[in-house]
Formats: sequence, structure tokens, C-alpha cells
Amino acid sequence: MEKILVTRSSMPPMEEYVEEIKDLWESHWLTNMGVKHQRLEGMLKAYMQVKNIALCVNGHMSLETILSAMELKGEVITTPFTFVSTVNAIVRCGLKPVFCDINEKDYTIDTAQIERFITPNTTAIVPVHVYGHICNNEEIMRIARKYNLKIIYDAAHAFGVYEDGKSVAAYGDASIFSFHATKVFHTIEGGAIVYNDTGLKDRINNIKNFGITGEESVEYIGGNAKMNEFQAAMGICNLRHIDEEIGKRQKVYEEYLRCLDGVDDIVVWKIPDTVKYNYAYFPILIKGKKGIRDKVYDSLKNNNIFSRKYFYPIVSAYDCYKDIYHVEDTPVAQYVSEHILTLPMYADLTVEQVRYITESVKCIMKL
Ligand code: T4K
Repeated sequence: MEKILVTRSSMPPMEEYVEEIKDLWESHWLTNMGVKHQRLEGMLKAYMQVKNIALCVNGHMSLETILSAMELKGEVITTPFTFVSTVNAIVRCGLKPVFCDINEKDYTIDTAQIERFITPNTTAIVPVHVYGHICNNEEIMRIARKYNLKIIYDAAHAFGVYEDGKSVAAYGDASIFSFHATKVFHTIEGGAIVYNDTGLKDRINNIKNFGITGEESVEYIGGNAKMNEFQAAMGICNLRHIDEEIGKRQKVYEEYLRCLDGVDDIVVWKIPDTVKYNYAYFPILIKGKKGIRDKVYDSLKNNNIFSRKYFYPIVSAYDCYKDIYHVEDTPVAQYVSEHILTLPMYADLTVEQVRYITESVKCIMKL
């Protein structure tokens, strides 16, 4: 039996990619904001309905770049139920993460609790649209306005998500996206910053290129976060197939729902009627005793099904953070991380595979 991994990168037709990269052999221009980079930026601006975008080498550097371009200082409120990148980027930019708990409904930041973490040192909120579940933007915006805070969304999982016809990329002062190979839309490795303030354009583009502002001038202490031409070419090809990609994922998702309907102790997030989802992940929350999720995870592995515990442990439990933070301070995040399991999800997952996965889950839960 072939291994079923948690995801599998979608590939455009090989001939299409080869055709797309051919002219790079003529131009010899391989990186540093070349023509493919510019073209993909234009295509993404239209697709994501945004006025400003900066492509980056990956999602992580997108977050570091925008945080430094905004010249933030002090404390930033975020959640520990995320990939470690979110928090590492905040810390690496000299900021202090302050952890707010998540809500039980969709695992995004619990907006009812944000205000109690605000101090005179708070300068921003970095909410995470985890799994592509949209945060309560209206409430986050109300709080940010009241306390004069910036909002930078970690939208790594949320490419192609819309609410009431509006792109998720339009929320906040800025959002970052990941275009990693494991994502709904990918550029092999890659990412992007979308942002409202057009005045930040030069600073962002300079910071992603070492802070260089001219042949003999460096105005910022930047890094190297540029997307190269081969990455951009992959993005151009993949973007042509994005509707098909999301459509196929939707079918997988619907099959999962059919197969898991009525199973006791398994909770699946319900897509709100107002949301056009991207079907990025298929997390299930397994209720019951602590340890049941691990039992399902291990047994699935024995059946050659490689689910993942995204996101366990929560970031505050990692060695590099555990002496500063306490997992008990965010009990919902802690509970969810111990009970969540992301089942395999990708466009080419077959109906038979979904049935095999869900039958395996059901059998294990009965034992
Ligand atoms: N913020 C959030 C909330 C994030 O989740 C992430 C990244 C970021 C920020 C940072 O964005 P990037 O800098 O990565 O653009 C994966 C991804 O590497 C990472 O992008 C993602 N989140 C995270 C949730 O998952 P791993 O360590 O779990 O990946 P890995 O190598 O175990 O791969 C998972 C599965 O994907 C494999 O079992 C098979 C499949 N796969 C993997 C690769 C590398 C493919 O099919 N093709 C591939 O090339 O982190």
C-alpha cells in the first residue's frame, strides 16, 4: 500500500513550466526582481484584489520583512496555536510576543480576550488565519483602532479565501502569505506581503534586498528575502490552475464530510455561509480522553497514513520559549493542540483514499 502523506504538492503540466522558464536561458536574468517576478506580482494583485504586493522568498521572511518595514517596537499580541514561524519572526524582529488564547469554534485568536493583553508597550496584533479559517476581522479592527495598533495577519494558510466576496488579503494593515510547496498555491518556496500603505513600497522592497537603496547606499539593515525567477515561473503556471486546484480539494473535503458524518467525538469546523474557503487543510478535533488523538495518529501511521498534529505542541511549549511562557495561560490552545489531527488533504487524493482514511479513523476510535 502506497504511503498517504498529509499533503502532496500540486504540479503544473511539466511542458508548461519548461515553456515558462525557457526565456531565462536567453536573458540570463535569474533573480533580483526580474520579469517573471514582476509578472507574477501583477497577476497576484488582480487575483487577490489588492493594490500593493511584495513577493518574497518564503512566508517567514515575508513576516520578518513587513514587521521591520513598519518599524514596530515593544509587544505584539498573537496566538501560540500556530506554526513556530509566526512567533520566531516576531522575536527575530526584536519584538516581544504576548500570547492570547484562541477560540474553540475556529481556533483563531479569541477576540474577547485581546484587550486584557494590551499595555502601553503594545504596538501590533498578529492574528493567524489558521488552516485558512478567517479571524474575526471586524472585532480585531475595532480594538486596533481604539488602541492605535497595527494589524498584520499571518495569512500563510489563507490564499484564495474570500468572505462576503472580499479577499482575505484585504484585511488589516498587511497580511503575509506562504507559497510553500505544501500550500494550495505554491512557488516551490515563496511568500508575499500585501499591504495598504503604498508609502511602504520602497522600504519593503529595499529591506527584502539587504536594505540597499542605491549602488553605493544602504539605508536599512535588511535581509535577503527575494523570490527568484524559477519560483515566480512556478507561481505563474500554478496560478493558471488555481480554480481547478481548489475545486478538486473541495471534492476531497466533501467526501471527508460524507464519510465522517455522524461519527461521535469527531468535530469538523463548519465553513460559514459567507466564506469561500480554499480547502487548505482537513483538521479534525477528536474529543474524549487525553491521548486518544495520539492513538489515532499512531494507528493511522501503522496503516501507512501520515496525518500530522498541526499544531502540537503550542509554540509556548517549545524549548526556546518554555522558560518565558506557560502553556496553562492559553488553555484552549493547549486543549486543541492535544486533540487536533490534520488528515491528508490535497487535490489528487482519491475518493477511495478518503474512504480508507476515514474507515481507519472510525475503526481506531471504536477500539
Ligand atoms: N505562518 C504559518 C501559520 C505557517 O504555517 C507557515 C508555514 C509559515 C508562517 C511560514 O511560511 P514558509 O516560510 O514555510 O513559506 C510545513 C511547511 O514547510 C510550512 O510551509 C508550513 N507552514 C507548515 C505548516 O508545514 P513541515 O515541516 O510540516 O513540512 P514537511 O517537510 O514535513 O512536509 C509535509 C508534507 O508535505 C510531507 O509529508 C509531504 C508533503 N511535501 C513536502 C515537501 C517539502 C510535498 O508534497 N512536497 C514537498 O516539496 O512544514
